[in-house]
Amino acid sequence: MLNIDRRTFLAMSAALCASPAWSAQSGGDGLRVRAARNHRLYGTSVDSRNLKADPRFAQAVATEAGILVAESETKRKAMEPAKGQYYFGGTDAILNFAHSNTQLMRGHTMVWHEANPAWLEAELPVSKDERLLTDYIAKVAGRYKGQFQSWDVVNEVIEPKDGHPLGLRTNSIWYEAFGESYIETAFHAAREADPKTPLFYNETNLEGDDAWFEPRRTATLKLIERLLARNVPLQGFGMQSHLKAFRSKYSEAVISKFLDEIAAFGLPILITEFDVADIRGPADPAQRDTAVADLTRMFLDVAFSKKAVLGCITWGLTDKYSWLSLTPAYKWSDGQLSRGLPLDGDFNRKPMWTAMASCFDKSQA
Ligand code: 9MR
Repeated sequence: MLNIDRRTFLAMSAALCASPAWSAQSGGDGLRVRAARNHRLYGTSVDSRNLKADPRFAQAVATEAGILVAESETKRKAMEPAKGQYYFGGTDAILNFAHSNTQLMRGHTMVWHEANPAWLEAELPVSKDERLLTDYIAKVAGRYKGQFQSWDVVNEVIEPKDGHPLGLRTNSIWYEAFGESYIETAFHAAREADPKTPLFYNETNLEGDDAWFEPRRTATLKLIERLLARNVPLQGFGMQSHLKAFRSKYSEAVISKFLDEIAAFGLPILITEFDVADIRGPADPAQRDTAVADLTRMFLDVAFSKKAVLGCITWGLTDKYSWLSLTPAYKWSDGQLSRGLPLDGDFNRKPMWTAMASCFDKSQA
């Protein structure tokens, strides 16, 4: 198995993130600096249209984030809207922003059951042509060769509720066309097109202590075991970590054990999509902010006690632009913003920001 040393992985980013140019722009160092001091990464997902249209947002992203990821613009629906017609404008704009602000970028995601273009959803189940998978990967991995800190090759491939004996997601155009083999085919195609960028498997809903999370963890670990046994070039694990402060239970022991189990495979771990839904919380936003911050502190203290954990990316930076406020399961029906990210809707640092900063400060490199 190809492995990567954590220090090598972070060396360049630590130097960049600690640059004094990013200090004291809005009341002290940004999270990128607080993270980098202890050789960890902090970053955020972004949308290039918001970076362009909202200078305050662009400023906050430059100040706080050491690594960026496109929230939607590196997905297949955005990148190949019509067959053979590629659009790289959104991803390129984010990469340019990252270069201008000495930030890293990661790629998300080559293969997912969601965010696929309609033409592919119509064609793949009929043709079952493997080139619909491999040609795309060759194209995008080739275009961004060597430019990303890591690439999510496959995303969200586990769903025990689908009934597969190994817990695989079967309700997916990829599984329907190829069975489990699409996963390793994707990794090999990515490795061929981009020999050096660390290739990640990104998965969701692993961290909770309610009964439904356990089969998800078991299936994820079993899948990683199978892939590594078959010499699939899997080099890192993305743990999305969309937490739900008032809907799920969490325990330090459960999170700690799972992180140890992943680390035992020799894989580095990145918290890739952290946020904390506040739906069903008390009416008083201050009380919700406290609960969100407390859960953040608990989760990241456990995560950063592990050497394998490279850092944390939040799924958005400010409540002004959060998928939580747009998603029926998480949004407030009265129209108020969800408060699950480090900055509020007016770019002020919230208790969650303070919790994150102190977790980065405490974390041991
Ligand atoms: O937050 C993203 C939302 O804006 C997009 O509409 C959606 C489909 O592209 O994807 C959301 O991001 C998801 C991520 O890619 C994978 N994990 C779950 C995220 C939230 O749904």
